[in-house]
Amino acid sequence: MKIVASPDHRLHHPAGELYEGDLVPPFECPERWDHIVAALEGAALGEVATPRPLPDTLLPRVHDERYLAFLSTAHDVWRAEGHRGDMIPTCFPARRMAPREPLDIEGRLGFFAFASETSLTRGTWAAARSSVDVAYTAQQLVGAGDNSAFALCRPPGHHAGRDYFGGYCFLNNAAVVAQAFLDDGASRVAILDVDFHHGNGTQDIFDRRDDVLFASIHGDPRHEFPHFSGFADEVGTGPGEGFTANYPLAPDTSFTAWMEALDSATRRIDRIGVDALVVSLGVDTFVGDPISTFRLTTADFTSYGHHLGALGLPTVYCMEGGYAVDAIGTNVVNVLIGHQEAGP
Ligand code: SP5
Ligand code: ZN
Repeated sequence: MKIVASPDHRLHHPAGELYEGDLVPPFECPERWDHIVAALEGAALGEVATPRPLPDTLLPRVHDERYLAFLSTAHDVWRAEGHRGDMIPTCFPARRMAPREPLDIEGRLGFFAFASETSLTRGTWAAARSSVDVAYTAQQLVGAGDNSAFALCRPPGHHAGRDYFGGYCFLNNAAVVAQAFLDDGASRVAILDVDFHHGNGTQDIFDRRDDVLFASIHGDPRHEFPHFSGFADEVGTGPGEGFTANYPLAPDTSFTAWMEALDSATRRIDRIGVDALVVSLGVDTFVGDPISTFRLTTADFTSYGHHLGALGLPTVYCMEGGYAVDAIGTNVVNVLIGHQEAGP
């Protein structure tokens, strides 16, 4: 399995995260990457390749141009106005307010955000760009004939919608990978999101489309972030109807119940028939995760890796969440080893 990673992820390291009334050290921290790299080195899965930049035309196929213009310049504007620290969104358009991009930078920040736990920092754009380059390079390797690749994306991507950031995500890495497969000739691609949280951003991007099947297994939004997306009756819109599948699961879900949802999701992928698989790989389903409630053990990650590898599809794994930092490396590597053992 090919592995792609970039040290430029370090450029995104917010000073704090708004959490339960305090600014705490961010759960989504640079050390996550270090632990995953260390575990990958120990496992000898494959060489670690450095990314090459994605073509300029690709990002605007997934994200809104105005959003990209904002994201790429926001902290420059912030600094030009004399601010030095991170940007934390605090004011959002709610029901019956005008969804119009303001001129003021704080207004623009809230306009393009959906959650205030995510700070935008001086290095965020460069890090998010490197993350999406990592994902794109993994896709190119698989497109060129490798069976599977792991994109060690940081920051993660699956909460980033067509024109909004939040949930620690800015650019939707998995969506870019799916779009790149289609642009390279695939007829249909599946994105399977196994992060503990619903991939609301990915769903948003492909909601009306029938060329990308989006399936997500996650904590029931009645209890969990992102709170307003990921219900079972969200099945896609218009031509996309039937190409979104959500499997919301109760707090404290065990591996047995989780695996039943995975089996339904992968049977659906089989039925529809796809040329490639993108896995939004969050390991915050781990029993020891500090912000999540599922009960998967380290060994369970190997089991479901087997299940995914046995699908026999060209596969790109994109790193998403996982906040039990000491276990994150082993859990990720176990999925990849499981895949490799069962795969072609
Ligand atoms: C990529 C990813 O995993 N993003 C997750 C972002 C979650 N941020 C909000 C965390 C708030 C946790 N609150 C726990 C509520 C339990 N009921
Ligand atoms: Zn998550």
